[in-house]
Amino acid sequence: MKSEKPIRKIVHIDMDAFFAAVEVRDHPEYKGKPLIVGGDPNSRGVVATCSYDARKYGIHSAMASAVAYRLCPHAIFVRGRHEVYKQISKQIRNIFNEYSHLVEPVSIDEAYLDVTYNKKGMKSATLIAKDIKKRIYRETGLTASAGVSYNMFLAKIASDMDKPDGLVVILPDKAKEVLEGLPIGKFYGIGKVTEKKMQMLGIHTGKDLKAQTLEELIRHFGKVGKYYYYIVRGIDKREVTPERDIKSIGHENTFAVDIDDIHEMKEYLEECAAKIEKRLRKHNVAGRTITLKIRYPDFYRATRSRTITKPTQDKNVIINTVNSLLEETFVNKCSVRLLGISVSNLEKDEINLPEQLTLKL
Ligand code: TTP
Ligand code: MG
Repeated sequence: MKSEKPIRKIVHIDMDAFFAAVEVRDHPEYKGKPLIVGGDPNSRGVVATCSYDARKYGIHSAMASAVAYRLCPHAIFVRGRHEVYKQISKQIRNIFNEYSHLVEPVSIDEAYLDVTYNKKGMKSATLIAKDIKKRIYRETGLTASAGVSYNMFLAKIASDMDKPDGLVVILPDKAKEVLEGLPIGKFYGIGKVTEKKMQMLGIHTGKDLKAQTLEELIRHFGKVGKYYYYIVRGIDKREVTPERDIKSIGHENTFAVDIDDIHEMKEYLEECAAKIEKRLRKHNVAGRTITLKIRYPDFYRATRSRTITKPTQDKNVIINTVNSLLEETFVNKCSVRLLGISVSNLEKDEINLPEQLTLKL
């Protein structure tokens, strides 16, 4: 008889108001005040993040600093100290690594841990999450929020449910209720544009999303509709993947209708490159081999690859290479059914800060 896999135990940890919390830690006089880390309000900079006291004014990451200033003129504006944040990021990763071999950092302040079989032999994932929070606080003086559940999607939702300094556990028998009540914008993977489209279709909560059939979701949202269909049912089979195991990062799509317009193809490929850049940054890796994948309507597949000298994360480098690879294909004569890009030959990059901050500060 085939043995069943045990229910997994996944912990997601995310630091609270990370850059801002570090600044408050190092400048106690900022405590309890609206604090913004980011570009200068007089420049065209943006907010990297802000303290919870600043969030009350409607200020959030990626907002223009000038707008933040208008919302809260008495807020304190500080520039970021990248080196310090990177150092703390390393400290918390070291803590995570003490608990599990399966740690997947997703950004500078966030990681997933699969603790089903953990290094400490602990039975309770909730206790592990508590322990980690305590260790982080003791060693860095900062708070983190933790989510515990049986898959990555739910663990991520959970860590966001009681920020700051939260610890939320979603057990299998509670998942249905949590997911049905969740506003659509809170579903990880549903961005602003999709949220708007869903609202227009009358989908406001998880419950509304669940009422859609798989076919309807695919019709409205393409392939990703399938992802929505499953996550709202609490099904997410992704595995926590330590960085060293990632061989390539790619994105592709099979179109509902074949495309024959080269501009449309290029537009889609640009989207792909942007998504890949984001994911390369998330995983702190850069790649040297760029592959263009095409499938023509007769199912003939073609891949074209090029290896560049310097590892890249940059969507512009990716798209330039892809555009020159496109010239070696039949796209000018044929329509295509599938297009995709992948980047492989990955090397670990230094921890990178989110793009706009690196640009602006
Ligand atoms: P987040 O974890 O998204 O935000 P946060 O830690 O500041 O706040 P929260 O309590 O809601 O988790 O991002 C982590 C850090 O990454 C954040 O402190 C600053 C940086 N960042 C940017 O520079 N630009 C951005 O657009 C975002 C979202 C984050
Ligand atoms: Mg955070």
